[in-house]
Amino acid sequence: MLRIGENLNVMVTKIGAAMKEKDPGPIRELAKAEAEKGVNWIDINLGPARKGGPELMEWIVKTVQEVVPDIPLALDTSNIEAIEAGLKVHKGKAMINSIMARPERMDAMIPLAAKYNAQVIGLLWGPSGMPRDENERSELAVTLVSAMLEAGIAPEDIFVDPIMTPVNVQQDQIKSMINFMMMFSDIAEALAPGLKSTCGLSNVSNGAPEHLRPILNQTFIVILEKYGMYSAIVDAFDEEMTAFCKGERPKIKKIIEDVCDGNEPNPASLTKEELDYVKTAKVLLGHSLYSDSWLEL
Ligand code: THG
Repeated sequence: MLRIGENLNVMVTKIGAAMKEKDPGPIRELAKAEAEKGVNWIDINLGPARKGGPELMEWIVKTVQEVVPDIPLALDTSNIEAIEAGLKVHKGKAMINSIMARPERMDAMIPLAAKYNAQVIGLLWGPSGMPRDENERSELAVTLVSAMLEAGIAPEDIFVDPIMTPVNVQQDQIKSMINFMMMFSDIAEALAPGLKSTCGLSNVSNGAPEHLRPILNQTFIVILEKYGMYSAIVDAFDEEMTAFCKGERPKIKKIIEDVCDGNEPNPASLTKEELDYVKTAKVLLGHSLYSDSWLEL
């Protein structure tokens, strides 16, 4: 599982302040720290960046690439001018995060991806917002990917993001996303072999109690990988999650996969840690109802 580091984010107080003051120190330190954790891309998340977005993106891309020249950056903002300003100065192959499946966004941004030969995340957010189920996701994916292919973007450069929602808000959306991932390999086969996928992993645990977010994220990355997810936007500093991404925790990985396949292990045979992953997998798969105390049940 390839990783896009999520940490360089305007929402993080220290980073938001450094962006505002154009203070390169904290931004360089965080980028270097993410690089040391071996992420495959570094996401530069400016949020809406309504004022001064282009200047800010240009400055951050240069600032980060001076100290981390070998890891491509994912330019993450809804400000299209800021995306283009970043693409102009980015060395190597940049990633656009992201293009929604809405006509006005597609018309403005797909030509940019083609012009700058960038990788691009296609976000399955449509004209009427969030898709309700796997069928709506599939329709949006076909529309968005077809338009990208038509513009000359290579299938290998397109990353479809089915949109992850918090488990404590819409538990059934996770099943819809898993169902979509099962359909996605057929869609890719028919439309454009080589298509890739990604998602914002931490979204799944947004709003859950802080100390329980890691186990939700870690269990979910194993489930996503099982259903074919190619990459994910993740916390670069979650060591246990990173270990799963590198295939380093095979025993717990196998236990979670067994739960996905309906082969729940005998609880008496499990350690407390293993049992916690089983309980968490069952919540994510919708086998048990979410509550903030799911590990104590
Ligand atoms: N898909 C795509 N891009 C995305 C998302 C997605 N970009 C933004 C987001 N979703 C992914 N990035 C983050 C970044 C941070 C967090 C979640 C998702 C996060 N941060 C902690 C918090 O807010 O509590 C910690 C912040 C801190 O350290 O202070 O949860 O879905 N294509």
